[in-house]
This record gives sequence, C-alpha cells and structure tokens, in this order.
Amino acid sequence: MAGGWRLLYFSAPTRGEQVRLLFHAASTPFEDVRLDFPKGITPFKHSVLGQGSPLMFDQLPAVTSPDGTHVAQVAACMQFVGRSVGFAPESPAQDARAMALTLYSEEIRDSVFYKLLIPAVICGLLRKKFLGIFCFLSPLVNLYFRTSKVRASLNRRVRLLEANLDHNFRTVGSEGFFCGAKMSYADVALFDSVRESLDLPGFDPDKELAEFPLVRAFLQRMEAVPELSAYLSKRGPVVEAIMAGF
Ligand SMILES: N[C@@H](CCC(=O)N[C@@H](CS)C(=O)NCC(=O)O)C(=O)O
Repeated sequence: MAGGWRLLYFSAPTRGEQVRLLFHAASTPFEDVRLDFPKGITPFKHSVLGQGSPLMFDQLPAVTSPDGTHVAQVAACMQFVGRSVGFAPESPAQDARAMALTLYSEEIRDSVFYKLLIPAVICGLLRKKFLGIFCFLSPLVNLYFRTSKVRASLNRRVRLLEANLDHNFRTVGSEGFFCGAKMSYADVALFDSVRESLDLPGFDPDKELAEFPLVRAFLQRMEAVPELSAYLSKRGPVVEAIMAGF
C-alpha cells in the first residue's frame, strides 16, 4: 500500500475507536475502513491472505502507515501513530509512561467498558427487537453480568488516574495531561476508555467524578478539543452507535 494511513476496525466505536480519535485529534487524514462485526475481518486473515495479511495476530484494530508498515495490538497502534503524528512524549522515560497508561486504559476497557457494554446491548436489543415486551428481563441481565460490581470497580481505577495526573503536574508542571507537557496518545486512549465507560447505563458521571477533580477537568478539556468534539457529536453515544447496526 502506498499513500496514506489506513485503519482497519469494526464499525462499532469500541477498542479501535481510540485510534480514530487520535487521527482526528492530530488532524491527520486516514482511510477509516469500517468492517461489519464479526465477519468483516475474515478477508484480511492469514487463512485468506497468507503472508500478505495486514493482521499480525488475525485481530483488529490494525494500522497501516503510508510506507506500508502494518501494526497490530491497539496500544502499539496508538504509540506508532502517536509518535508519527507528533502526539507522543519525546523522552524514552515519558514514552514508557505513555505506553503504561495506554495499557492501563485497556485494562479499564476490558474490565469495565466491555463488561458493561455487553449487557447494555442485550437490554437494548430486548427493547428494540421485541417492542419492550421482554424489558422485564433487563434486571436479570444486569444481575447475571454483575453490572453493579463492575461499575464499583471503576472507582479505584479512576482514583489511580487522579494520582497519575497529580504526579504529572508535580513532576512536569503540566496541568491537564497524563504524560509530559503536551497531549499524547495516552491522553486520547484514557479519554476514550473512561469517557465511554461512564457513558454506559447505570453510571452518574457527575457523582462518579465528584472526588476526582483532575480527571473531571481532563475529560472536559479533551471534550473541548474541536477536532474531537466535532467527530464525537456527529458519532453520538456509544450504545446508540452500536444499536444502529442492529
Ligand atoms: N489485545 C488486542 C485485542 C484485539 C481484539 O480482541 N480484537 C477483537 C476486536 S476488539 C477482534 O479482532 N475480534 C475478532 C476476532 O478475533 O476474530 C489489542 O489490544 O488489539
């Protein structure tokens, strides 16, 4: 492939969405290849393309750079794009922090976001497909997926993020970002995973963030970035964006 950047990911604004946000934040044009879940990935797998597959591990997201380099694993995609478009700390030590924060963002995604998204989509389907007849099953779905326990687990993670924002302020003197003085790929990753988790049913973001003023201010600052707000307001809330596909 020659030319520009390309992102392969499912249409749903889930794990790979942070890469889209990063391209938007950096005002970097990219080919946003949106695949249907779950079959859209098949034509790109090794079983079909052999060594020509752009998917290192037959998973999405996958990024291809203008010189044809393919990168997999979302944290590596974020670092690769971030370093290429000027959204990465310059020092190796700060870049290691950015990577650590991006991996932690993925822990939030796996242990909170996806765990709440699945029951939210099931409840949404019960409402949409069955005209609300089976809505009475929603509390059972939430019980089965232990959603209140999962929601409670976000608190201790956000507390650690608050401590990391405070650390960056004390060491670098930068107010507002996680790593160094400028916005980096780690900020975009955490903005995505925390914002979208808090947007899922059952959370009251104001209440959840009441004891974390730095995280709250961080989310507000990121939301005000014109390139991000333009994209996000067009896209809409995550559950609605996913439900639109059913
Ligand atoms: N650790 C990987 C996880 C990738 C992953 O689980 N991707 C899912 C979509 S979010 C996928 O490709 N599923 C389809 C499949 O495995 O066929 C990463 O960080 O990118």
